[in-house]
Amino acid sequence: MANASRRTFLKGSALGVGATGVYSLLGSGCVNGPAAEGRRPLVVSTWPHGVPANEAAWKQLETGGTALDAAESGVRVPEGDPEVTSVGLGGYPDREGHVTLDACIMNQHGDCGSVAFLENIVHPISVARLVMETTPHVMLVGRGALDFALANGFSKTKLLTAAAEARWKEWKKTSVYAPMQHSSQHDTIGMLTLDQGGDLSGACTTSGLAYKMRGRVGDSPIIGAALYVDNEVGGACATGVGELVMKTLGSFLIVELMRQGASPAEACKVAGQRILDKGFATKTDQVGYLAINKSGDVGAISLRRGFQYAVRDSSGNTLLDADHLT
Ligand code: SD4
Repeated sequence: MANASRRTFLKGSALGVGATGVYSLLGSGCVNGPAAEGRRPLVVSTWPHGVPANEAAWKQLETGGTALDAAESGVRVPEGDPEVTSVGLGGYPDREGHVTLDACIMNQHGDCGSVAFLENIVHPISVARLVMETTPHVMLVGRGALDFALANGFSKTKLLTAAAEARWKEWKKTSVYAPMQHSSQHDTIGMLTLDQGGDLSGACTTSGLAYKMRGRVGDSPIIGAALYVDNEVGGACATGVGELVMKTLGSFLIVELMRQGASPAEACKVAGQRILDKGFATKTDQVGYLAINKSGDVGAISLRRGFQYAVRDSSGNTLLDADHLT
């Protein structure tokens, strides 16, 4: 069914997911990102560190590489950058001073792999890919994930940089338990890729909330929460307070709304509004959603001002401000 007729169907039918609620939001004129039929290849990702990550992904895509390879190589850039304090090497630690990483990846076949509470490995996304491709499982965590990585040739690296350690020691002076989102400029990277052949993939990787409880795992390795891709429809990813994304399974929700005819922007808005309507967010909690569909339309939303996302296509690599709900 073409997008337009799907939308007509959505408006006129009693869909089980609450067509009225969807309809009222579809009618609110939310548009974020140009509609461009058949825009591909395409890569989008969260936050300013998405710009160099997009560039690495683009190198793959413009030469005919797969969406999966592009997503993995893209997010490896902030993972390996010690200046990025929310992903991989240089990430801020938990309240006990340990850097623990969460990541997941999903390909065009709906296969997925994930690692959580992983320590001392610079590129958790590549471990997640290996879980997807070489095990019968989706998710490995903690010591088991580390052992799996080491058995597959990854080496141990100290992830806590001197700068991150200094910040943590500063925090410890007051050490009130309030896990922090990082500054609005530095956060989890979620990336969605559409290759020349029209296949979609996605990746998400993070060191999680700074000074979190030891053992805390966020949304980033949870398929359907911080990342979901359906090759018939589109993909979505999330950043921000993971608990809110997990409670609403935001990325899966966005993809399912797109399946019913919503544009990426419309679907992101519904998912963000769901968090607010449920009363899950405090006045300062931030969540950002980013989505693309099969045609290369892009949408994004955040609960509050400040979320930025990077879009790379044949016209260039652009950092955009997302619309916000409050
Ligand atoms: C988490 N969503 O662990 C991630 C981290 C993040 O703002 O995006 N922080 O909850």
